[in-house]
Amino acid sequence: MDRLKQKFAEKAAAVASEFKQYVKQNGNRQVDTVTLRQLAGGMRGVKSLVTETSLLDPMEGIRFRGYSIPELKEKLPKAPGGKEPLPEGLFWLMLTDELPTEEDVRWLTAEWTRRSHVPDHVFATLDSLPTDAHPMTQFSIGIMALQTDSIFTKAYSEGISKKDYWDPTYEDTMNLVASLPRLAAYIYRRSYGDGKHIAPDPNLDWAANFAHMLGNEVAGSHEMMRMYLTIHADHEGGNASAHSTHLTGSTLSDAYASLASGMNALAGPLHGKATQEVIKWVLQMLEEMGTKNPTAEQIETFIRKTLSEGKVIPGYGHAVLRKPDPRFTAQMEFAKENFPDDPLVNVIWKIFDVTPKVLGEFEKIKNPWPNVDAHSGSLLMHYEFTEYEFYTVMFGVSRATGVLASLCWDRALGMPIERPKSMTIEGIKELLGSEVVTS
Ligand code: HAX
Repeated sequence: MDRLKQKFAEKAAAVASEFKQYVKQNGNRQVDTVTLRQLAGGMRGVKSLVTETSLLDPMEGIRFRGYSIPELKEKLPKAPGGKEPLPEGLFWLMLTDELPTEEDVRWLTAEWTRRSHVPDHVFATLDSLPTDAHPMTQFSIGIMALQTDSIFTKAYSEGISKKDYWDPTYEDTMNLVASLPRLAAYIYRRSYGDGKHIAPDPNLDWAANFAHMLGNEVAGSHEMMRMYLTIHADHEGGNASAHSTHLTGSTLSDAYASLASGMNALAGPLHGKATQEVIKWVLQMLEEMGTKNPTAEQIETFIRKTLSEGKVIPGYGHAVLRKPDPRFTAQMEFAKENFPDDPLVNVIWKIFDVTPKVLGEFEKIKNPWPNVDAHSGSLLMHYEFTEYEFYTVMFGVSRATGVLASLCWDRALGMPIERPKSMTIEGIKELLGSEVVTS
């Protein structure tokens, strides 16, 4: 260890252990308007953001502009002959707070098709990266390469008035959302498809065209993609991808830079990358157990082994939810309706039978239930999307619609630059006293 690293390691270990103990014992004490536990614990439950597009209830789960996922399935327009809502309809709802008509959605599909051009320099930028660069790294870089087209940034440099910020933000949002399937499909095909790219089909809707450009023509994959891109779109404002997008946007960075921030947050394994981690973890379990159909006992053994190694069980737990995630349930219902005998999906359901009981034994784990990521990978595997490192990019294509609709509202509402106050540990102790007090 070099001398600086050695110094840091010694200092950090001592301060971290002492501060952890201090927070444990003084956590309920008030520091200004929040408790010490909230201040030091990732701002859990602190109401400090305005987000219009959706709201999360700990027991019921997500509602988009007041509509639950089953209600969206019933009320949003569908593709001809389809049963799943079109994500275009949800975007319209999130942006306007009104359910779109069939005609509105047909218009939006055509509009996104019209705006979906990706300039050559974006592909050249991606081609300069190794094909085994993580797809989320490529996605974020690709979004930033698209930024050269930002209408907001051009308008700002030409001196646009504050009251008009929403207008070029809307234009950037529409152009960006329209181009993401093409960008993401390019990454998929260069990483996994021998660089053979597939031209968009202007007759398809946004989600179906994405599945088409990925090269997936498995029966039913277009409907699955419509459902997938709808349910992942938004999860109110405080989740890491939405908050990062909002925070970066609050400095008047344009939609491209803001979304790239959000996608870099989504890329973390405690957030959107959990979708890849779930499938990696399940495949590892099946390999170690030497079976495709593990028993409940084998699953429990593997869960306990994972926990004993100091790792999390991916796809379980949530900072806000305290019940099974309705996005998990929606995917379970989709699988029950369309492929109830799929072996991997059945393993996911068995894990659901076992995991909450085991995690429930640990007092510190506040939510033992599955989140969205516990199920999504198994659906994708069913449709032969086996390259699980790509899953978070699919999540990101969907999440862009929610966080960018919110960015348009941030501009319309004239939201200010975000600037919370931080404290030093010394400052906290000056306020609360340096002695550990049991509260
Ligand atoms: N497995 C093992 N331990 C878990 C756990 C899990 N699934 N969920 C929580 N814990 C642990 C935490 O690591 C924490 O331990 P320490 O005090 O030792 O650090 C303790 O239980 C308290 O955590 P919590 O208050 O219940 O949960 P947080 O709000 O801190 O964290 C997380 C929420 C989602 C990050 C957490 O539950 C987790 O790590 N889950 C696994 C990863 C995952 O599935 N992430 C995706 C979440 C949904 C999402 O954003 N999708 O994109």
